Amino acid sequence: MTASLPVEALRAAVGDDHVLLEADLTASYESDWTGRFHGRAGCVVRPRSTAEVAAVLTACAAAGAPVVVQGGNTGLVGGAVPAGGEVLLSLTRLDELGPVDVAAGQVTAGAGVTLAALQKHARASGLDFGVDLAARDSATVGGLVATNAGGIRVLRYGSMRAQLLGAEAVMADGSVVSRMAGLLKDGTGYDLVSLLCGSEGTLGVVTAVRLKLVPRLASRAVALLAMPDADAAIAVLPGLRERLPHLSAAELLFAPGLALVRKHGHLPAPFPVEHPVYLLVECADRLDPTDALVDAVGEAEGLLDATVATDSAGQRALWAYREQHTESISAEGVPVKLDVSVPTGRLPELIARLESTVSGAAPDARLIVFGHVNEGNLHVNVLDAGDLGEVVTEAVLRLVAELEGSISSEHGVGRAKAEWLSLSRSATEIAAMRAIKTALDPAGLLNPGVLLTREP
Ligand code: 2HG
Ligand code: ZN
Repeated sequence: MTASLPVEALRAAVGDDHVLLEADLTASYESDWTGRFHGRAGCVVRPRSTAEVAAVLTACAAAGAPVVVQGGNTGLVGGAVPAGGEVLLSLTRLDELGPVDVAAGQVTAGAGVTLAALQKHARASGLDFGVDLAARDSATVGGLVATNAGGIRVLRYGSMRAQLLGAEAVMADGSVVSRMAGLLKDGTGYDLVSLLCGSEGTLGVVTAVRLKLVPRLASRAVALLAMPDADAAIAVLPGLRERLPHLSAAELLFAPGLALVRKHGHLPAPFPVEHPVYLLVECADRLDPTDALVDAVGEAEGLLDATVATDSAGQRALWAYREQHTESISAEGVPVKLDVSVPTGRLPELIARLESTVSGAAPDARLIVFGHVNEGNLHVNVLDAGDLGEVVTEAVLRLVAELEGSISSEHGVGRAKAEWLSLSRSATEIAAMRAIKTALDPAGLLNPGVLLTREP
């Protein structure tokens, strides 16, 4: 990295206390949560307003200093940790939440607001936020926007992009764009807000967003279905969707993942005997959805066993089997993590071919799979791949491409999968992406190497 760090200008922008240089202060920003990605930052800068972010980017642009943008550091693709020497722009101090506009069903949130804080804020006004995921206590709004995060309620509310009504962002040259009126219709040309969502910090730095809120549905029922195989579990879903208009989640679990979760979470078995595949479903409504859920589950073809939780402790216990997967896998070692989706009709084929694909690439590896079945989105975690991690990655991503799928469903491309982008995007699409990147960030200072590989 040849650019010099504009330390004095950064101090002037955010104050001396918020430019961190010493290794013991910067360390927690320099590794990702899984332990897969590390890099030394030139320094860490912690602005607390859009104006301070603008001053930081102006200073970096003048010095030609590359910038890596970080929120709650819960990302799983190495998109928010430095490669080496960049200014690490941490947005966690942008944690302001505006008042909930109940009439409009909208709220303004700073990029550093955690998902849990946003949910709590919305619920206090009788509303809710449509996106939810296990890392809610640390994941921030900015990171959710950057990756177009999905999570466990996409079936009902869509991904992050579907919640976005506006954004404020600082562009690479330090200029600010702000579209925060919360317009429900706006046909005035290119949709920059949508473009920034999912751009992984490569086009601009989102500092605040205007978000759509959804009705708070406090009556919930959660069921865990034991199924003989993945095909049967997948086949049950269309019937559940049809019978249960208030269906809000459908998650697929397999015996090896559940065993790991039980081991590390010290959780009891959900059923007297182990089953190969499980489907976790949730309904949420204003009126108690339990009877409808029990009836629909009773009709599920191939059902081996089922348990339904109506009280919140029981529901949390069932969700723990699903939500503790990520931590339990990491407790066993550093996994290769692949987040893929295929057209839902091809999900049975993907599942059927995964085991042999992974064992063909790394014979001693252990495969742990789970995911969001409605979106055909599987989280493929591979433990004990040793130095064959890249071979496993290539084999799985090529299989996904063959099935017309996406190599990144909801975690982003990051550094981890940038070199594989052409498996999911055509040469014309990648050229268009590069043209947009060059137009908005001509010096290539924002998150270099993330999403798009550095130009050859
Ligand atoms: C989830 O659905 C997250 O829990 C993490 O997307 C997935 O750890 C993973 O592979
Ligand atoms: Zn997920």
